[in-house]
Amino acid sequence: MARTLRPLALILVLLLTFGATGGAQRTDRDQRMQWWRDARFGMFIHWGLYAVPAGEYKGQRSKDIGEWIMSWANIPRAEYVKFAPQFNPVKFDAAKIVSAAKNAGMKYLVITSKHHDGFSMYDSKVSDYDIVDSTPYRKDPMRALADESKRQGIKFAFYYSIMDWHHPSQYVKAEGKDETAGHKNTEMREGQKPVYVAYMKAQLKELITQYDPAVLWFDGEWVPWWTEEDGKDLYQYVRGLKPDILINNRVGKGRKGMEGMNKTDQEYAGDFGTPEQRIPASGLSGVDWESCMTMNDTWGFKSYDQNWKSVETLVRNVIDTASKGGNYLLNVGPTAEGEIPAESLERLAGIGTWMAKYGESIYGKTAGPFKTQLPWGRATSKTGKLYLHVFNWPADGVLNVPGYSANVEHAYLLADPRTPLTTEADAAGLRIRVPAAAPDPVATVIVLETKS
Ligand code: H79
Repeated sequence: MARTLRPLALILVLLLTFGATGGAQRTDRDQRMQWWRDARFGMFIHWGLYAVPAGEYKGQRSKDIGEWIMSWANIPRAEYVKFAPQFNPVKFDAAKIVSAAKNAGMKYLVITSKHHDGFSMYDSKVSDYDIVDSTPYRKDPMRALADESKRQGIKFAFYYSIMDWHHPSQYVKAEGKDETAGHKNTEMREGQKPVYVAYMKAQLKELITQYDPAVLWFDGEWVPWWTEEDGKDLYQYVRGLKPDILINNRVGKGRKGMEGMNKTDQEYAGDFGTPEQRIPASGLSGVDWESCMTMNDTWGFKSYDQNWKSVETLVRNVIDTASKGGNYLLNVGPTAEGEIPAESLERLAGIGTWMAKYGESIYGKTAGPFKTQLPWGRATSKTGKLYLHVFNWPADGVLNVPGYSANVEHAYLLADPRTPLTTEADAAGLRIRVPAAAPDPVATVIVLETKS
C-alpha cells in the first residue's frame, strides 16, 4: 500500500508546487510567458500622490518607504486628498521615461495605476479620485505612457493594489491610528466587500480595455478580508478580459512573505512569484519569478533618500537574477513634477552601457548548469552556449570552472568573439586562459560554445 502511495504523493506535491493556474495547459502558459521569460529585465515605476510630500509630512521624516506616508505619518483621508490640488507634473515626458527604460536594456515597464493610497493615476470613470479629475494637471499620463511604449516597442504593464486606504469600504482599526489613515491592514466594512470588488473589477476593466497592459501586477493582497477564493475569481476575471495577460502571484494568498514564492500546501492563483527587495539564494527550476527591487531605499519618491546602489551592484543583480532563471524588475520613483530623479537616470544609463555590450548573455537565457555557486561570478545558458559572468577576475590569468566537463568547441570574450581563448579540461573541471587584466570591471562575459 505504502509503496503505491509514495509515487502518487510525489506527483501530487509536484502538481501543487509547479501546477499552472486555472487549469491552463502547460503549452498555453509557456506561450503567453515566452516574451516575459526572454525579457529578463524590466522597469518598475512607483508614481502617485505620495510624490507630493516626498517623504515629509508636517516636518516629520521617516526611514520608511515614501508611498507608505499615509500610514507612517498617520494622515487621515481628508488631509491626504489635499495633495491632489498640489500635484501638477508638468515635466512628465512619456518619451523620456520610455527611452530611459529602453536604453537601460529593459524590455517592459510596470507602473502603479493605483497604489495603497487609492489614488488612480489614469482617467477612471468610476472614481473622481484620479489624476484627470482631481489635479490641476488634468491629463492622463498612463495614456501617454501606453502609447509611447507601443511606439518604442516595449511592453507596458500595470501595478494595482487590492488594499485601498481611500475607498469607503475600508477603515483602520489600530491603536493610535486614525480610522481613515493608512495602515498595513485595512478592515472591510460589513457587507461592503462585494461593492469594493465590483469597484476593482470596473477599474481593471478600464485598465485592460483602454491600455492593453501585458501584465497585471497585484499587491496589498495580505489584508485579512482577501481570500484565495477571491484571488482565483479575480485571476479568472482578468484573464477573461485579456486571455494572454500575465498576472503575478499577489492576486491571491499564495505568496510567502517577502520571499515572494508560493507556499506549497495547495495550488494558488498567479503566473509568477514575486520576491521583494531580494534575489533568491539559488535557482528555482520550473517556476517563473521576478525579483523587484529599489535603487535606493524607497519605491515612491523621497527627497532625502540618497542611499543609492552602485551601477556595479545593479548590473550584477541583473546577472545574478538571470543566472537563477528569474527576471529583475528595477524601480524608479518619479517626482511630483513627473521626472525620474537624476541619480536614477545616471544608473539606468550605466546599466545600459553594460547591457548594450553584453545583453546577449541575459535576454532569452536561463540558469547555468552549476549546482553550487561559482566562486568568481555567475553563469547563464541556452542550448549549446554557456555565458560565464566574471565579477572577480583571476590574478593568475587562469579562470577555473569547477566541475565543468562539457566538450568546449569555442571559448571567447563576448566583447571579442574573434579572439579564441585556450581551454584545458582536467579532473577538477575546465581551465580557461584569460587576459591578465579584467576587460570589464563590472562583469566580463566569457562564452563557451559546446558540442550538442
Ligand atoms: O509597492 C511597493 C511597496 O509599497 C509594497 N510592495 C512594493 C512593490 C510593500 N508593501 N508592503 N511592503 C512593501 C512591506 C510590508 C510588508 C508587510 Fe507583510 C505587509 C508585512 C506584513 C504585511 C506581506 C505580508 C509581506 C509580509 C507579510
